[in-house]
Amino acid sequence: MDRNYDFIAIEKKWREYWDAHKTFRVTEDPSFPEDKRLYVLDMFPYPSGSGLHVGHPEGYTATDIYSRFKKMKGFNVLHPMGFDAFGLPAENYAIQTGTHPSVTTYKNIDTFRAQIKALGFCYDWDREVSTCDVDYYHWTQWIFIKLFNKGLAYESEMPINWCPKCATGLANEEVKDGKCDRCDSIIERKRIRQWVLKITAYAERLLKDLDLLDWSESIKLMQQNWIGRSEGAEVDFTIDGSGELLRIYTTRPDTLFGATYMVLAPEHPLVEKITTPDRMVEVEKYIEKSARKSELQRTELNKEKTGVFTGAYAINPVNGAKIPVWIADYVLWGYGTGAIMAVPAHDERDFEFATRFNLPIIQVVSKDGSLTEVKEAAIEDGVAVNSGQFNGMKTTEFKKTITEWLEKQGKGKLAVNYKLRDWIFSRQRYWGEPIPVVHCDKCGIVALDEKDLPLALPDVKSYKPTGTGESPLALIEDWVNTKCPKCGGKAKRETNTMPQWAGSCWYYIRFTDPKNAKALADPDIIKYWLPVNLYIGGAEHAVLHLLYARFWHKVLFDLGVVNTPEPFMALRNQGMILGENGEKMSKSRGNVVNPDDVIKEHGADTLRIYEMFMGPLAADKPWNTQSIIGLRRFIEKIWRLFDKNIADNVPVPEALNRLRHKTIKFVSDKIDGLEFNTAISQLMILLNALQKEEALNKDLMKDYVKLLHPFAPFVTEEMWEMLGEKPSILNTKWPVYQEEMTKDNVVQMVVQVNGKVRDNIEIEPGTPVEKMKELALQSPKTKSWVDGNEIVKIITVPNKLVNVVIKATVVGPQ
Ligand code: ANZ
Ligand code: ZN
Repeated sequence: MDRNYDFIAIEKKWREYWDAHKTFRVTEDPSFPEDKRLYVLDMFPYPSGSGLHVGHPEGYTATDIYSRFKKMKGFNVLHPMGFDAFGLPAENYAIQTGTHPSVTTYKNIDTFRAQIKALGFCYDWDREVSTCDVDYYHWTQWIFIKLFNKGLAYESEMPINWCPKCATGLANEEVKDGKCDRCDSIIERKRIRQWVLKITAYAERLLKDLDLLDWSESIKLMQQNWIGRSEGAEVDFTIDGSGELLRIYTTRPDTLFGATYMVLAPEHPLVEKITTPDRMVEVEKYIEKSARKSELQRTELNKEKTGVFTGAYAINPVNGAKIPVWIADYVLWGYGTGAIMAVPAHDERDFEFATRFNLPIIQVVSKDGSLTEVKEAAIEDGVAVNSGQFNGMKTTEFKKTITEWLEKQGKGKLAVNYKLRDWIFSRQRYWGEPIPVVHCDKCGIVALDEKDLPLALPDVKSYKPTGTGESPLALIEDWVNTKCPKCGGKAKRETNTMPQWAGSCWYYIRFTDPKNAKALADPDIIKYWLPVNLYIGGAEHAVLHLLYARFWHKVLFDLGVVNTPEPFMALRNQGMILGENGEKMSKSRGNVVNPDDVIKEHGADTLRIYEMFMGPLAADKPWNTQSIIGLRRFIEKIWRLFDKNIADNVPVPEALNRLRHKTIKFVSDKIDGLEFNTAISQLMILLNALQKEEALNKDLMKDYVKLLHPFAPFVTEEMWEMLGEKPSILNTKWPVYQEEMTKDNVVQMVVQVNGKVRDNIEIEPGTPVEKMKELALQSPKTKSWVDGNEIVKIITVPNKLVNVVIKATVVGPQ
């Protein structure tokens, strides 16, 4: 045969074949037992205007290899793809050009779909969803109503993170180092009306159930820290004179005797009540100043602490000490009780503050019970000092004892706190799901009836955000003005929309039953597929999507909609693909590699294999144009094998057969463990052996092509046909290996000289006796005993032993 590897023609042919024959369709076939059903999920892309980048195919190829392998191993595999299609870029583009965001979005989706199809992933395209489809967000709105009815969605006027450039409020998770995660603008605080989801009601379960998950430890740890559970006590101090209660939260109730002043967050309602008239002007000035600061600015450790004295004093419940009450913005309203007792000897921030304002510092914990000069906050555990009847008690024990004591006195109790805040869920923008509630003068906030869903996004003339905290929807009067579903009276629609995270919170559920018009998915079908067995995507979603989706899933679990407590059982993160010099790929650097170009030049099979061969999936890896060519050659060498005579009756030499079985085992294990680079190396080793043969056994070639198939689906379909077989190779059975054939084929031969063991040599079983003798005599260790002496005879036991009998005149080793 003399054909070149025409990947353009081959890939087009099989793309069309798979489409026409719906090769990748999956159904809820009941004949697959539960343990033979798999759900393998990718993080679906946001269809940006710049198209697919080479990072997308990295994770997508990984799940594709895994899915194809499992299909060939007899699993029913759900492997879907869709689009996370609401979002700001389409809307910003609309502001510049007037083009409706849906026009831009669907155009981008078409491009993405074509690019993804060019890579040959075995997605069931009949299940494609886009979160901006009204048939899809119908059910996003339905879930919102469920959240609302359960009291998990509420309206709140509060100071939130505001991005001046994006002109919208943001969730805490969307703020990185005080900047907008999307556009890097410095975040401001703004008090506006918001929809908030009560994710905090699920804090404990979100934390505990991490134990159920096979996720990378780093992502689990990030979620754990973000949820930020701490255990301590709430303690009630009394304001001297007025008798008002001042409740604080502390993780160190064992330091109560060291409290030398109190601090309230400036927003604390008690401030107004306790501030003495002479301090009022200064206190008010301070409150105004701190209201403009972001949480980050307030809590930064290395910032100089600020604060003012209220003029009031509080009484410490453990010793009756009268200590001054201050306000300072390093204490946050919204965490704990918004008030603290300050223990400068053992808390760094308090130490800084006390030093700056000359407040007393009292040591109450000591390493060994002795008193020392306090030069910095000693935060370590130890034993109590300066603590009355509790002196000498160890920190852990003291915490417990004092909490019990407080409880008995009615002055405190055990308390748990979480750093996790409720999720700011509304955006003051157009291109998102409308929030399905109305505001009625009589009834207040009323959710739409489920039967009135979907509430479609209306057309607007201008997409420009008003900037006043209202979305462009507020300007469409005939949409805004509506009737109250409860009383029929006049009402106004909610004009905020949902954040981009909403649609991706439940898309994996919709994939199970994407066309269902009566429910978000049929309960039996959900049960057939969920939970997701393997989820692959970037690590950047650690405390965003991956936390939000778990929250919604748990709510749906409580509603009986889904039947598992967690959505994604195993999660693996792909590393970043970097530029040639190890730098980040970015438009501004001009080092972005377009997968279309690589496919045009080398074919999709080469791109797939290249990206999997770059290194371990989880590692960050620099792009290297030279190495791509190497992988192209790899495929071409396999292609050239077909120039040889391939027939059923070609015998397979023993060693080659062993390598074949070893390779089947190795590649299977490595795909299971997502170690694709080593699997490919092994396929290269077997290829080398195949190249050395004059003629090739057909069964062996079939096995080879099957092993290669998950990595290079196009060319292997072609080769499968060249072997005289019918498509699709995906519907064939994965090769099986014989365990004993995977073991190295050697036995130990003992070499003796006059009955004494002098060497051990590995030989192939069945090595002829003459060859055994030769090997024994060549061995340097034997030689040193034998040389210079007369060999009397050589005794052999086949496969086991050679004993050289000498008449010794020279006593070795020489
Ligand atoms: C006294 C104390 C002594 C504290 C000591 C620490 C060390 P977690 O939950 O681990 O972050 N705190 C409480 N509420 C606060 C608020 N709203 N804003 C700022 N700080 C607040 O830490 C809880 C500790 O942070 C609490 O324990 C309190 O200071 C402070 F040697 O109370 B501690
Ligand atoms: Zn922004």
